[in-house]
Amino acid sequence: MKTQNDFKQTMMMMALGAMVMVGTSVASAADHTVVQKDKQFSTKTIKVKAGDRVVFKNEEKAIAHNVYSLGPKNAFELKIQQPGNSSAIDFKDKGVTEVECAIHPTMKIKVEVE
Ligand SMILES: [Cu+2]
Repeated sequence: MKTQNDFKQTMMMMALGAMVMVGTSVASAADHTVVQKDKQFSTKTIKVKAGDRVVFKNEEKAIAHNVYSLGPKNAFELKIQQPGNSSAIDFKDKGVTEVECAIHPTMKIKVEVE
């Protein structure tokens, strides 16, 4: 169980991370956030540009997820992601990448990379 303090610390770490990224990232790349809550992704589809970063954030209270792409484009697997954690993936390959949760197969999202 995450405490309020853990949450605040996480938010501060994320803010610091964002500041670092602003200083070092390529100007054209953008960040998008997809939230996992109530065993669903926050959107069914998301459109990004090649090279954009998508942050997958687990906002469940007590449910872990394992988000992965069906490939072969933009192949990735986040592995077990505990509540409160987020992971960033760079989508480099153009086309539609289907993403699911290995633990909850009804969780699906299409990432359209242009
Ligand atoms: Cu899941």
